[in-house]
Amino acid sequence: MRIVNWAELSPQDRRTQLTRPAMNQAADISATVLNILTNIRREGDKALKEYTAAFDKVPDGKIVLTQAEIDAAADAVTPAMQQAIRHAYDNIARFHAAQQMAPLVMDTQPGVRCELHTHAIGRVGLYVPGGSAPLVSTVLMLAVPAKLAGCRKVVLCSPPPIANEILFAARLCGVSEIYTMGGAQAIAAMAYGTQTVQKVDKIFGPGNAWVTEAKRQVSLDVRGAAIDMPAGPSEVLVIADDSANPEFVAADLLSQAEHGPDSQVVLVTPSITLAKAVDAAVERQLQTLSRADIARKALAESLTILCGDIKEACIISNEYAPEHLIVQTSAPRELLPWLENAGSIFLGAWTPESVGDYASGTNHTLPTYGYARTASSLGLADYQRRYTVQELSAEGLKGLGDTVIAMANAEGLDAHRQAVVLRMAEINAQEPSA
Ligand code: HSO
Ligand code: ZN
Repeated sequence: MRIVNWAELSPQDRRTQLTRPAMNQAADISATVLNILTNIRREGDKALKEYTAAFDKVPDGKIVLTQAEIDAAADAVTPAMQQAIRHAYDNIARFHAAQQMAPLVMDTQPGVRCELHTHAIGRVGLYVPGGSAPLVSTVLMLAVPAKLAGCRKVVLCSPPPIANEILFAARLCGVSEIYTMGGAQAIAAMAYGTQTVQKVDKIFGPGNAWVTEAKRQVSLDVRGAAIDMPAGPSEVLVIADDSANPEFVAADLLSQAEHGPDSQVVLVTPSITLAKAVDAAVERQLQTLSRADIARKALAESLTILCGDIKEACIISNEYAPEHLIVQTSAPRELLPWLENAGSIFLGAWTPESVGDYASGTNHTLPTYGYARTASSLGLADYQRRYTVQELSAEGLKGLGDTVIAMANAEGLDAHRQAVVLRMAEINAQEPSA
C-alpha cells in the first residue's frame, strides 16, 4: 500500500489524498438509464419484458416467483446455513426492534397539545444485487427493519439466478413478493409500477452503477420513489497504533478490498513499524484468498497515512468520513468523543468489520463516498415517516391567540388572523361574563 506522511503534505495535498476517485461512469450511463426508466414508465410490462429478456436473460417475462418455487429453493438450504441466517436475523431484529420511537406527547403551554408520531412507509422495494457474491446478509439488513417498521408491502428483486440462501432469508423476513429482475429496469419497475410489479414508495439497497443511477433518477421524479441514500463504492478506514495486531488489521483491510476493485481501503497510524508489518501481512494473506485479484486491484488505489498521534488520526478520519471505521488502539472507546463522521464504528481487536457486515445486529447499509458527514446508517427510522398532531382546548387558544394574531398581522395574512379572531370571539361570547 502507498504510504504518505501527513506532516509533509500541504493542505491542498491532504485534500487530494483524501478525495475518492470520481464516479465517472454516471454521466455516460445517465442517458441510457433515463431511456430505460421512461420506457418502463410509459409501457409497463411490455418494456420490462424486453429489458429482462435482454439483460436478465428471462426469456418468457416470468419475473414473479411463486410460493412453491420460493419454498423449494429455501428448503434446499443446508440446516447449518439456515441456522446461521436465523442467528444473524435474531440479532438484527433485536437491535432494530429496540429502535422503535415512543410517541412524543406534550403540552407546550396549558391547553396546547403537540404530538410527534411515526407511521410505517406503506410499500417498500428492496434491491439485492447478484453478481460474484450473492449478498444474503443484505436481505436481512433491508427486510428486517421493513417488517419491524410495519411496512404493508415489502417486495424484493434480484437478478436471476437468485441464490437459495437469498430466498430463504427473504421468506424468513416475510417479504411479500419476489421478482427475478435486476439493473435499472428493476428499479424502474418498482418506482413506477407495471401491470405485474407493484409500485413502491421507497427503494432500498445497494447496486452497480446502473442501479445507483436509476435510483438517483427515480428519486428526483415525483412520479418515482424515494431512496434510502446516495451510494458509492464501499470503504473502510482503520485507525491503529503499535498495540494493534498487524494480522488483524491486514485481514480487516482485505475484507473490504475483496468487495470490488473500486473498494476504498485506508490505514491511518502514527507507527511506521505497524504500517510495515501490516503491509507484509496483507501480502501474506493475499496468497490465501479466493478473491485476491479483486483485492489487489482495490489495494493498488489504497493508502496508508502516517500521522503524528492518535488524535490526529481521528481528525483525518473525520475529514475522510468513512463508511466503516475500525479502531485498533490501546484504548479505542476513549476515541469515540473525537470521532464525528463515520457510518459505523468497530471498536477494538475483537471487532472485525465482518461481524457488523453479517450478524452483530447493526445494519450494514451505510453512507459511503463521504456522505457519512451528514447521512446516517440505515435503521428503523428509514422505513417510517414522522408526523405531528396538535390539539388546542378553548383555554389553549385563548392563551395563544393574541400571539398568532400579532404574527399574522406582521405577515399581512388576514385570513390567518381571521381564523383565530372568529374563534376567540366565540369563546368570549360563550363565557359567562363576570
Ligand atoms: N461491507 C459491505 C456489506 C457486506 N459485506 C455484505 C459482506 N457482505 C458494505 O457495508
Ligand atoms: Zn463487507
